[in-house]
Amino acid sequence: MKANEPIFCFFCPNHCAMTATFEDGKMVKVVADKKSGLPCDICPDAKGPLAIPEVHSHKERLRYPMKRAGEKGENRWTRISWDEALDIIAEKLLFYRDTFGPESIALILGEPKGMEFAFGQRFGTYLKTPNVITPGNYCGVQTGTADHFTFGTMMVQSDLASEFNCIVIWGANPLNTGGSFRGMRQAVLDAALRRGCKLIMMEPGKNRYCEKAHHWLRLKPGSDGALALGMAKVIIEEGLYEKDYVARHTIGIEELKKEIATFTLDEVAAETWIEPRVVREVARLYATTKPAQILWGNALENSVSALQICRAVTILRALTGNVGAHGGEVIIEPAKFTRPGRFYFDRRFPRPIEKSIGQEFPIAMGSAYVPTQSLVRSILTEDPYPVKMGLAHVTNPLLTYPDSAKTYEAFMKLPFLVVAEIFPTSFTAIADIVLPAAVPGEHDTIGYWPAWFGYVKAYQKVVDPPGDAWPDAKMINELAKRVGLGEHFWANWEESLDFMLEEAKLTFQDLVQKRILWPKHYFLGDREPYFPTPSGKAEIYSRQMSQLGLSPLPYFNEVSASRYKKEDFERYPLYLTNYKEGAYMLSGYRHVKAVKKKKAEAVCYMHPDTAERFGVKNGDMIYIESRKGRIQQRLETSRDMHPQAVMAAFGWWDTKADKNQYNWRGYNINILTDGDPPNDPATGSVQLRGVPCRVYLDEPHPAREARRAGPTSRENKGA
Ligand SMILES: Nc1nc2c(c(=O)[nH]1)N[C@H]1C(S)=C(S)[C@@H](COP(=O)(O)OP(=O)(O)OC[C@H]3O[C@@H](n4cnc5c(=O)[nH]c(N)nc54)[C@H](O)[C@@H]3O)O[C@H]1N2
Ligand SMILES: Nc1nc2c(c(=O)[nH]1)N[C@H]1C(S)=C(S)[C@@H](COP(=O)(O)OP(=O)(O)OC[C@H]3O[C@@H](n4cnc5c(=O)[nH]c(N)nc54)[C@H](O)[C@@H]3O)O[C@H]1N2
Ligand code: SF4
Ligand SMILES: [Mo]
Repeated sequence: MKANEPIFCFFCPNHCAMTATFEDGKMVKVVADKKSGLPCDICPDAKGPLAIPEVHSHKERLRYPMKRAGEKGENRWTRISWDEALDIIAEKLLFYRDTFGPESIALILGEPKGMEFAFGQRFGTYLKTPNVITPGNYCGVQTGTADHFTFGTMMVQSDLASEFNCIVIWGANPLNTGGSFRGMRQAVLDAALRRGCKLIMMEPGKNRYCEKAHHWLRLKPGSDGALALGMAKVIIEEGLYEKDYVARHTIGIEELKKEIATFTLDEVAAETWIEPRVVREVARLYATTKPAQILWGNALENSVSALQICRAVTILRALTGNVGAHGGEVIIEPAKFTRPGRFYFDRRFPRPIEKSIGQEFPIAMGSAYVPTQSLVRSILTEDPYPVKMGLAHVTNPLLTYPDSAKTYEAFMKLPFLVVAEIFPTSFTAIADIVLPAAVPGEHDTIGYWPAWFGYVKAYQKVVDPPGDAWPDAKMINELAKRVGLGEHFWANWEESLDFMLEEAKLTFQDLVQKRILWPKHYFLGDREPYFPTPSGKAEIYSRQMSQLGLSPLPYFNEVSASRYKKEDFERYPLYLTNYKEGAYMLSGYRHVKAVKKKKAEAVCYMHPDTAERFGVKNGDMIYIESRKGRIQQRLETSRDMHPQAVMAAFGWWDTKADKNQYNWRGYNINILTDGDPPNDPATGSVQLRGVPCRVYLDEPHPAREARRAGPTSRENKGA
């Protein structure tokens, strides 16, 4: 071990380059490695440098496999060996596979880190279960698929500091959540703003870029598609689209012209809370300032028409001729590595999709994931068949799936649940077997995620894992051998790292020397045809979508659809949405003191006039209630909020609470959301934006409480 080693931060998907310093074999310090020239867009909270040494040495890390000692959910455990754990799990896998069919076993994967996801998918393939559950129903797939249908592949920001003159940040917070995750480096963005680049924010809450914006549209949560089509209407009707580009490089403008004639800007305003004058100004600014980019985020991906909303937004890029342009959005070719198609799937063993749950969602089936709510529903209803066993890696469904009470009910019903984790969580608390996982840095591994940005990075082992913790990939590799699937896996799982790099003609050790493989960017003219679509052009109108039974164009009525009706807002008049924490990664790392110091509580935001109307004030611990239940969060009032919107924090639970599995009900926004149909017909996305809610300070009247439906909502007493 040298005194200093290059590492990558594993805390959030930005994966910044870092240097770690060691004393006596112990990691004592981590600093950003700006000199390397590698992606290093370190977050304002500096989570990586602050948290990484603590994560590696944290006392509360899971160290040994454990089996349940008490009743399910009691959170009492007996330590067991890896052999015993793997034997128990293998026996269950074989039993359920042979008794109820392999589809009764679900692989439950979270926001991917790297090899664990690849192993989970591969294991699903050879076990012959189509039921691989991932957060694809609300993350990455909607934006990615919208680009795929429109341009034939994913687009990224061309990332050229000197060249773009307008940027729209649309439902993303690049400062908190990592700009590179969506393809835009903060340094590049900041430099562009310094030289006068125009900034348009589509943001119902506030993030630090809002203050620098030339236009800040506090739109109604979930109404982004209507806003995008409103802008398309102005751009087309005022003749501001790039006519030559549209004629030469796109198809479908005539169909779009017909669609935008069917609604007015007053209707857009009613839908979005944005006046026609502002929609016009913003559309003109975006269309006439060249080149321009749209940095889009997760807020666009969470609704019952998420794919069409993303299509409406990405079509603006084509209308304005920014796609393929220097300073606009471009096609990337990922670095060479063993692509998911080869690692996850095997033509000799096609996934039996016809047996999959969630079959009604064609994009989910085509992208090898089952929407999370489909798993919950199938466990509870046993329709189309009972799911009996779950193997979960890197996920906490009680905090991240919609409708947490129902999710809890389902996982409590599931006969056998294995959870691999790094810390005890609400989800490990309800497992049957808990497996201790090693994070990157505690083993050699490759990070290729988010896959569409095409980087491949080497994470070398620099410290020992705590206790007997194993890499997730090793757990799956060893289980595969125990259930007779060894021929498809490796004697030693680490050999898979070289397999992953075969196409690059490198070994893992070569990659350690290089640290990273870079993707290539292609501009218009670099290849013919530029767009790998069926027509070779950007498809504003998509025949491929209509062949799948989806709308070939984003229609105004469809993008304006919500799972909630007007009547729902009579009792719950506020529109709830959420942001992800700058200090944490999703619901994770809540034990880490270094980040807890930055943010100790769940904070929600509301306009002060709205607070007054509802009898609450700045600093109060308020209740937020929806039709599904209620939670508490600390209120911070802000004049920057739209008076009808509530912006809540995501992912909160209490690592210290000894009751109710660390109180997953107390502050968790997904107590308030709903996963039942309607869902996005393509991807299975659920409506997490614009949920009807109300707020109050005091305990509600007992009589009213008694009328609340069901035992779970009665239990949901908050913190
Ligand atoms: N209402 C609402 N719901 C949402 C969202 C929202 O904005 N609003 N966002 C959605 C999005 S975008 C996503 S991606 C999903 C995310 O949903 P999940 O993927 O379930 O995300 P996490 O809560 O981060 O759960 C990851 C867990 O993995 C653990 N972990 C970290 N590293 C490792 C490791 O190396 N091995 C193992 N085994 N475990 C590890 C962490 O401790 C953490 O508990 O949530 C979605 N749900
Ligand atoms: N620190 C940190 N980094 C992360 C994560 C994390 O939890 N913490 N999560 C990772 C993951 S899995 C993902 S998917 C990405 C997500 O990263 P982002 O794409 O940045 O997503 P969010 O933080 O969910 O939301 C972004 C912004 O959308 C705003 N917003 C909320 N509702 C709406 C709406 O209806 N319309 C519009 N236009 N805006 C809205 C929020 O106020 C917020 O400022 O970040 C990744 N990086
Ligand atoms: S947590 Fe911060 S330092 Fe770590 S990868 Fe994300 S942005 Fe970079
Ligand atoms: Mo995500």
